Amino acid sequence: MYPVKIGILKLPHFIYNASGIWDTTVSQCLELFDTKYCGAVVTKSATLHENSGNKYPKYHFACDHYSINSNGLENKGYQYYVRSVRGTLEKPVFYSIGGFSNADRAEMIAMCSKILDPMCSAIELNMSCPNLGCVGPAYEPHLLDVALEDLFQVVGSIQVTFGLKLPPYYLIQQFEDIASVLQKHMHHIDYITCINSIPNGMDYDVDNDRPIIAPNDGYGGIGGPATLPIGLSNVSRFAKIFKERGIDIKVIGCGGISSGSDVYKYLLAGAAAVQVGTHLWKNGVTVFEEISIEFDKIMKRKGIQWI
Ligand code: RRO
Repeated sequence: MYPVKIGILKLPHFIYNASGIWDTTVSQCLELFDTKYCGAVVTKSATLHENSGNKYPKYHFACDHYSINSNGLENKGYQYYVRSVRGTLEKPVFYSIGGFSNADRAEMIAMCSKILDPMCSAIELNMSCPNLGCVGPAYEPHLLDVALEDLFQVVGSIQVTFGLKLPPYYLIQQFEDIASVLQKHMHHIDYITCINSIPNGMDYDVDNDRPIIAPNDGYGGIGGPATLPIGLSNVSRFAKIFKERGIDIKVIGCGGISSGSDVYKYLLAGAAAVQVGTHLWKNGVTVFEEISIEFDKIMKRKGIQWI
């Protein structure tokens, strides 16, 4: 096991699930909770009330290289997760907060901040869902700044470890501008998770001559191995900028991990911890042990001490 500290939380192991994967129901979350090499549980991004999301078929995971989804924030409402999935000192829970507006998010986070135990819980604010038909605030530096200003004005200081799930960025200027917004709010932000799925993917069902998923005319978020280089570049860019500017925000890597060597690459890029998405979805919770054993072999072969 490779422990890590994020905010004030101690995770027994630095590998765990990505939000949206194996975490929509309590029984899925408990399975993650009971999986030794899954170091924390991240819940499905939640809305104020239960939401059925987009119509089916809304996922395609059959390809080896990538997944595509347009789930549409299907979830059971934030109170379901807060009431029924509780972290412990041995294994914390990260509650992913989605929502449809800044007001929704402020209401959920104000409530969570009041009732969650800061020693066992964190909030991961997700304003980067690619499937809601409009860009979330995290795609644009100015929108992100306004959303965070509004949030901290309503909620004040957040009592639990707090992070942001960010979308992929591509241009150096975007990284600099987003980093400036994060720097402005850094006293409230413990970590960022890079990356959410890559927006605007498309594939076709050749037997039926139509897009492979139904919602949003077939456009959806891309995950899986094809996203690894973009995930690595996003982690590496932010880690470098944070170091240059003295910004004390951890970077958590997510995107395309399916082996111990992928995990090791994220560490080289500067990640403090990593999340597994598509590979978990396709293969179930045994992936945590498999990936961890592979990672352990790499560390031993290289003679690296974990600090
Ligand atoms: O539910 C979704 O459609 C979804 C979300 Br909230 C997200 O953050 N990322 C994604 O690929 N799908």
